[in-house]
Amino acid sequence: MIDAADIKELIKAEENIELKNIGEKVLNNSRLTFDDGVLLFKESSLGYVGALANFVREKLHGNKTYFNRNFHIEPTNVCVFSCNFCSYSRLYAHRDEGWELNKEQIMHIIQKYDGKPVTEVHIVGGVHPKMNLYFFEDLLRSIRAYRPDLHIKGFTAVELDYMFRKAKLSVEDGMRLLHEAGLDSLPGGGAEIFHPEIREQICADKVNTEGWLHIHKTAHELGMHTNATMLFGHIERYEHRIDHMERLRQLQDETHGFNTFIPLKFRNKDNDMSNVPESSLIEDMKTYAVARLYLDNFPHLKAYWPMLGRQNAQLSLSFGVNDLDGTIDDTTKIYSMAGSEEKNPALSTAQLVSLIKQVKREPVERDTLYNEIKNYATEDVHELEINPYYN
Ligand code: V47
Ligand code: SF4
Repeated sequence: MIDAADIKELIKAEENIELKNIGEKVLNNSRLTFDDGVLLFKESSLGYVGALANFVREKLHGNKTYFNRNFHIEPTNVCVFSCNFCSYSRLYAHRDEGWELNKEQIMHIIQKYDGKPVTEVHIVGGVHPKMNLYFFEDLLRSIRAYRPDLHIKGFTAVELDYMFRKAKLSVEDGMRLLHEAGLDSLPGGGAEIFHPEIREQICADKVNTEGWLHIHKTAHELGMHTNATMLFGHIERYEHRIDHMERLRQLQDETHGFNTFIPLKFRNKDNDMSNVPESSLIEDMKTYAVARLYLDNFPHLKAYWPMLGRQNAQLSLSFGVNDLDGTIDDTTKIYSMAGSEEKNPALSTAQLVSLIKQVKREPVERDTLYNEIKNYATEDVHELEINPYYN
């Protein structure tokens, strides 16, 4: 574990005076400015920013690394929008190439988990014009009635914005309706990059930045928790990443409703941005580290392992990350279609625990709201299914 004395030594050895000042701020718990964030990206070594982020991570969570037992359901991959980075959706005009699940099919997936100790279902998909607000209201009521203990995290702000507009309801009324029907919290998708200079180039036609933030603010005001993502490593500049985090930091100061920030590395396979190279591992780790330092009011930082790959997710636990999402036993196609590291995005609990233990962190199973379910620190995990030398 890294302590204040280590950080003082680190700052002493740093030659760049501005980076030294940033180090002092981190040590003294002072907020970083926009320029500090950009400077860290541009001037800091990975070692320096990484050690600062690790210091903050360990101050907040010690060695604890959270995961949950969840499963994903994607009602459809048909989408009326056409984000350039998306490898997953099929335009409505080509809907015969996509899939659409009806209520019975979705309930059948829920039933597959009867008796299994999952705590969360994550429902997210494309924006299908025929799957409207009332379809989802009914679905939520059915899931809630069938399995009241299951936390329902569902629908990105993109899906919600479309559903509410189509139903001619305000965000407040629409959100209340879904919340009362059983929706517990919102995932962080659809945020991409908030700055209009980039948003207009990569996802011009879906909910805009103000709309995304308003939907999350409304959820927070109803007492729901939400996550926030950032799609990084494509055509954006460092200023855009910090601008993105700044907007989230400001909303979080107001509502304290965000649980987790999830940087998502852009993958370039089979989409309209395939000519854009992917970011390096060093860039990825730097992004986690800067996020940990800049978002001082976000309790958690998540590496979504199916996207990053298992080894890199393990590495991220030394760069500010304290959450590895879940076991994700699913039928998900979104990431494998974009060229992610993991062709089969499912890990058993024993595998996830082993991954975390291999890098000397403490695996803790949590529920969606970060209540601890089980600490595996002293648990003997016999089923060490991951060979540390092979991934
Ligand atoms: O918003 C789409 C991303 C997101 C690509 O809240 C891509 O716990 C990289 O938000 N390369 C949806 N990323 C997924 C999401 C999510 C995932 C896991 C957990 C949570 C949570 C939320 O997927 C989209 C978009 O940013 N995405 N295409 C791509 N080619
Ligand atoms: Fe549709 Fe989401 Fe893909 Fe955009 S990222 S095209 S909103 S499924």
